[in-house]
Amino acid sequence: MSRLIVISNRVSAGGGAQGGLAVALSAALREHGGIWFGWSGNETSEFTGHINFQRVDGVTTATVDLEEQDIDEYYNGYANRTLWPLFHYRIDLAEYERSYAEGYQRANERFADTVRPLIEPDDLVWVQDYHMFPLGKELRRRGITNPIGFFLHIPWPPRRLLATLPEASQLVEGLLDYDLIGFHTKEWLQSFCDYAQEELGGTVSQDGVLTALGRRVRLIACPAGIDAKEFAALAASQKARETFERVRESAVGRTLIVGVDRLDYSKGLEERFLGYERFLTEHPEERKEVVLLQIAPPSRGTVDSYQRIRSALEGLAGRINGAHAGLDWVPIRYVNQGYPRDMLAGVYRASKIGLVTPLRDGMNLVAKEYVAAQDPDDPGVIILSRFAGAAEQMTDALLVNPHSAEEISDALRQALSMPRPERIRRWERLMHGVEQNDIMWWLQRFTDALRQIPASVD
Ligand code: GDG
Repeated sequence: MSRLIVISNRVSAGGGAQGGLAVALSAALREHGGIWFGWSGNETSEFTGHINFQRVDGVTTATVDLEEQDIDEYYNGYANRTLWPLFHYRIDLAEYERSYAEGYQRANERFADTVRPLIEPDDLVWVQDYHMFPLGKELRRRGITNPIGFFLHIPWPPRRLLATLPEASQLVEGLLDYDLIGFHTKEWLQSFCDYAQEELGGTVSQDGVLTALGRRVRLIACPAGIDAKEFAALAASQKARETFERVRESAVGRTLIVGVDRLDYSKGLEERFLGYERFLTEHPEERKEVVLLQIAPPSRGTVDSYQRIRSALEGLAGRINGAHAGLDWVPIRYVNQGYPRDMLAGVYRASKIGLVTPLRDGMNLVAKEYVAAQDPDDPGVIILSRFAGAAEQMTDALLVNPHSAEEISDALRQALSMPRPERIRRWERLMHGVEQNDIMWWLQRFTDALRQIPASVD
């Protein structure tokens, strides 16, 4: 069986802090053998391409340090200041700087130079996410003929938005050197096809093979999931139960509404707070019956747009609490801190409503974790943004437009009064989907498609 070479910006094999994706990729690497390659997260004064190999829980990791200029231009620059906002439809926040584009290209060439000697003839190569768009092309330039797949974890933006990026066409052209490209949803895949057809003159066959500029690439929608069983077990663990009790007690008989998100402008936190405020104003009788617990660990704090969203949210939470709080009640408990996964599972289970309202999200795994953590006999209700990739599968959630405070308010009202049989009915269907299309399914589907490449595409 072929070894797997996973390449991603950061490598996170082993350790209790691993998220579901990292757990799945580690499991695949343990099973197939291979290497997980990426940036170490560390800075060096001069790039040498020295690889630090480690063996963590049966997985071989290989990492390199980057120079300060690469970190500024590639990671903080092009990845986080240019591509992330643009791909989340926020061209108002996207910064277009040639130095970022150059740094991004340079870092990818350095990754390619470094990982190239590690790749053996029968290996499958799997590149992850928007930090690495040009890597496939750079590996081809260095003579790699192995099957190379790419998975995009974030949305693919509409063609007219993408066209605002000065290097848009090169970026997409670079992707044509992959054999397989995976997206979370059909919508992102369609949007990619739209660009390739309209701007590059490509054609897409019935079975999802794009032909453009003399190259062929297979496209699949392959939604990522979570390890549903593991997460449900986590929710029943001792630590989760303790957290459940603690959180329930602190809510003193009120209904807890929970949000868990990296502090990121794509997650719609301001709009969520405004929707909740709308609910408090429209339903004064419910006011003291609810508490919103928003967990938002800070993220990418060196990027100004993240500093701005952080202070905007502090201001907003303060204003809403100031306007509505009483002697024994504050409407929003806003926590800028991360918690271990087992505690998180307990918080999800203690909350009768999960509020997941990103403005755009490639998938959104929190929605799936919330479902997996529920008590089957008395499950909570999930309110989910129509603009999260997860909405394509999770149609039994209460789907809302996250830009509309009124829709959020209405959905909160509906969730609070939803009879138990309906909660159970919706939850059972949601849980079925979360279990069926779990993270191992995602992994299998993508790697199977990659394995079939030489037969189907050449
Ligand atoms: C990208 C895409 C796509 C959050 N707070 C804590 C914590 N988390 C964990 C959650 C969840 C993960 O982080 C977040 O995953 P999401 O999918 O919700 O969002 P992104 O981080 O933006 O991920 C996204 C994903 O990639 C996978 O392809 O779904 O669309 O943007 O697992 O639980 N974990 C812990 N403490 C916290 O406080 N331990």
